[in-house]
Amino acid sequence: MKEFFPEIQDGIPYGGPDSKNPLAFKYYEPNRVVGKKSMGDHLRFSVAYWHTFKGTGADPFGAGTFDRPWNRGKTPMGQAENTLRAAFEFCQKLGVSHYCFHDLDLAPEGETFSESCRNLEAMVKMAKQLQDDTGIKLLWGTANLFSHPRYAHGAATNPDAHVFSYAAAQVKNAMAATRELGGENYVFWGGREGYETLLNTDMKREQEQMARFFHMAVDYARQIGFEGQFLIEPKPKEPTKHQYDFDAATVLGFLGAYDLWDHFKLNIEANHATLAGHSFEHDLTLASMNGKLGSIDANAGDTLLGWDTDQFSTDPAICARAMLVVLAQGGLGKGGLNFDAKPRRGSFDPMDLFYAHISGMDAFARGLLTAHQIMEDGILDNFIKERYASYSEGMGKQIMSGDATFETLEKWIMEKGEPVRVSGRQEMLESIFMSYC
Ligand code: XUL
Ligand code: CO
Repeated sequence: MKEFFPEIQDGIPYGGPDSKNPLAFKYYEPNRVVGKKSMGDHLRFSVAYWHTFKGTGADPFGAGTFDRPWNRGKTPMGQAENTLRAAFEFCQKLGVSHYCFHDLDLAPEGETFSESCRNLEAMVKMAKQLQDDTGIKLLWGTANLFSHPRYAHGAATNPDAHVFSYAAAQVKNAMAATRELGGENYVFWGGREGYETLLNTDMKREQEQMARFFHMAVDYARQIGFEGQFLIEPKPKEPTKHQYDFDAATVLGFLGAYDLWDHFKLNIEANHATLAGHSFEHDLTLASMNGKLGSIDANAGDTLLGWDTDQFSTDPAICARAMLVVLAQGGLGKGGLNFDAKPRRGSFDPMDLFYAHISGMDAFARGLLTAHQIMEDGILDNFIKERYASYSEGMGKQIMSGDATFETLEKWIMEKGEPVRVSGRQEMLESIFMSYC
């Protein structure tokens, strides 16, 4: 059978931190035990089908540049089969355990809805065989409800119920495909669920429609016995001016307001958090502290650019901050680290996909090691515990147990007077943190 990556024959070796070989791992050793689990189990890396195999390198100013021999073929289904073979060859040679897809990454859209369904069924059959042959697993599936012109005004939030119904039919099939392939999660990223202008938009109605859509998804999952975790992926803008799933806080508020809290967790993407004006670790922490951090889209933006550049993370300090949140909650469970990331337009050679993923995997592996050591030593944790210690005793304890009132606190302040000011020690903590990186 034709090989798409003949330059790599024996997988990617481990070269260690001193290696200068860009085709060797410096930190990622899947079987190395860190704490109670192997690195592979901590990180559960996944390759994103849409960027890595279907991305073209096109941007608003120019055509695609990526050289992707697998995207050639006599028919759309022939191309799809070649792409699937390339995907499993790549994942196997790279040594990642998981992949993720949209329905339309895997199978081409047909002339009719039923032809699209048949295409997807055929590709799922082939994917199942390749999963069995290689042991590579599906981290999550999703439906592309944003590319086709029918979704120009949204999918579930579309003003036309006909479009809502089309989206529902599409998700029904994408969810069934995910279940068939043993997908551990199903993701909802609201690609065009938002608005451009309130002059033509009933925001309340659109959000009610979105809630109905999610309730139907929950019902259908129950009906077909899909046991994967449902994840919503927040993003503040792009493609629409204002996306309804703006950030972790907004999505959590929505889940609570529409009686969906128990059915969803979040898939936090680094570049989406930064687009929302947050740090990556902010949105991770917000999701995690609510018991809702389910999975991660592991990428990075560019601080000089205000859009979703979807770059591979190369900053071990940011990765360490992220892994601190993951370790503190005891891991990602069914989730993983999905590289929702692409090489730059000028990096058009298939080999660039290896360089990109290897450096992304190393950045997070190094982040994991750093975070683990920080947790083991406990210096930063102890500082935070100590900072709030006044709530564990005396009046602080009464405040938290509900025994204090404004009146008792006023009386207490009359006696005690002015509090002693304590430094937040930010620079000292930054210096300690950096000493681990
Ligand atoms: C878009 C994005 C998507 C989702 C899946 O910004 O992140 O690729 O991850 O639909
Ligand atoms: Co994403």
